[in-house]
Amino acid sequence: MPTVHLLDYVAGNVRSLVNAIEKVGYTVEWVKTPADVPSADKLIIPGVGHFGHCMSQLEQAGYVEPIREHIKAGKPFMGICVGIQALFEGSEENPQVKGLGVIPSRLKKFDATDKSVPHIGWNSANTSRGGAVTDESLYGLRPSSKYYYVHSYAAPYEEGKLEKLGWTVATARYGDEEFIGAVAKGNIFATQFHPEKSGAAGLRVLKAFLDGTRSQKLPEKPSTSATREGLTRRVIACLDVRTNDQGDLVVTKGDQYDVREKEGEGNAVRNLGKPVDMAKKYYEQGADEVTFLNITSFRNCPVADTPMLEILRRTSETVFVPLTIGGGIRDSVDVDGTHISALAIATMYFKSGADKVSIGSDAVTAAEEYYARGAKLAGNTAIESISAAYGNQAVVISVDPRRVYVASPDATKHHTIQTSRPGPNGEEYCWYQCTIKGGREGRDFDVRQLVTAVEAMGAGEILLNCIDKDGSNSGFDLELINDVKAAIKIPVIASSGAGKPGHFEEVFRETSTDAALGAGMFHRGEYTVRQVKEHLGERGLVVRAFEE
Ligand code: 1PR
Repeated sequence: MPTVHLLDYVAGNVRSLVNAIEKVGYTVEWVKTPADVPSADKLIIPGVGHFGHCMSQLEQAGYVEPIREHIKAGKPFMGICVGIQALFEGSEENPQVKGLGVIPSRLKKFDATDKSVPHIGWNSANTSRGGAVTDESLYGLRPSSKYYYVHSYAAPYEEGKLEKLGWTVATARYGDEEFIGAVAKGNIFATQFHPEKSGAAGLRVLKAFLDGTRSQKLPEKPSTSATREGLTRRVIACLDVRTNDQGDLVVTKGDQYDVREKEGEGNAVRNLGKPVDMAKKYYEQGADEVTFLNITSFRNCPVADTPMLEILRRTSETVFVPLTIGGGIRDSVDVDGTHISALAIATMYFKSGADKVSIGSDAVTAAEEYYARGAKLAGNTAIESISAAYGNQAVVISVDPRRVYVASPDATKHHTIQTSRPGPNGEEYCWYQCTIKGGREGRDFDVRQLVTAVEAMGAGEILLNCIDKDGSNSGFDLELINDVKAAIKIPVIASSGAGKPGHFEEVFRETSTDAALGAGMFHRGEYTVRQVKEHLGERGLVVRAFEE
């Protein structure tokens, strides 16, 4: 098999990139020192995390000159995500740090006034703009396809500026900001999105670069309806995983977090299937992301042998969309008594193919302590240490709230909302209580307090469950979602209660949620992910179209 050289300098999930490269027929050889660069024919710089961190890693290890030489020699070069950012002159993220300066532009942070930042999800990379419609694809990019982005900084698109210098530019639009999604010139190709996480569309791009197919006729001329720009509505499939009473790892699903069958039905843990097979099934149905929540955290085995690692490794071989893993991410003591940090646990997950980790109970404790210190950062919490190492986009906070009804707002010190679903005694107000340990322990702490604290600590996204709604098939808790969205800038994934495609439409119309997640309705086979996305598409909401 032909080889491609991959620069081994980054933190984060490079396993998925290796899997994607292998999937399109190439093998990976690692560049481990600058001396390896000259022997590379095709070179890829992957990257996640901070611009400054990436550049200083490259600088300190002595990679900058060999990379310049590789590019100057006209050999194929590809940069992905922070790998494209390195090609620019610099970034607002670390203004004092210099980029490679290959592209004469600078990166800016997205404006968060009217949208969530980071920009997470599926967006275009379109070379047809304004009157200039082209029927040629750039390295397999198609105007109707969507690609997975995750970043807070981007190069704003300035019409004609780079084109005058010989660059071909593909753009995406986020809110009213148009930015560079991909660029190419001569032997250089770079993407702000992650091709290895962009399903069939991304694999096509990777293959075109590796095959050296810079341009190709599009299968069909782009139509305006097929090239709707902007971030799509993300639909996520969630798999709650735990060991059943026989010791097998199974996908399960609770009602209000109770995953056992009713007394008369044997009281066993509900077994809905095998995690790896089900993740693959949802990927093939068009899920935009797959989330695994390890709901019992497997306390009795060494962390390094956690079965979840193997599940991720196997899933990332066939599932080329982002994978999130949650459960048990906190500072722990291993079975042999050694201390193991949350960062070390997260690192194992990232190395095994996870793109994001999700933190539940530990985030509540850390947020309580944050306020106890007078809203000051500790610097060493799991959230802070993982986001410092891998970027805040890699840290999701999974929130497990439960409604507490009160007769009036002054009946509690917590932030309340007026609800259209009154409580059992006609209470018109409620607050959302944070729980830990899978809902088993309620805290004197509300969701507003939690989400604002974790945002300050560096979390990149909120997975917003709702115990009252979980497994109910009655639709999402729109009041909760609106309340959380009003409090923070980071993206929110609405979760709990989805029972039919219309519930996804409702949550996207009635709230400004960034994504919506379903579990039971998919596991029970009542609806497929594809049906949900078709429903949304038919009703005029932008979704990533199904591609094979
Ligand atoms: O606290 O960091 O170890 O993480 C534990 C994780 O496990 C948390 O993310 C917590 O939400 C999750 N968890 C713990 N116990 C349960 C349980 O069900 N007994 N599951 C649990 C949470 C809820 C959702 C579910 C949606 C959608 N699962 O993820 O998928 O409610 O369901 P639906 O569409 O069927 O309504 P830590």
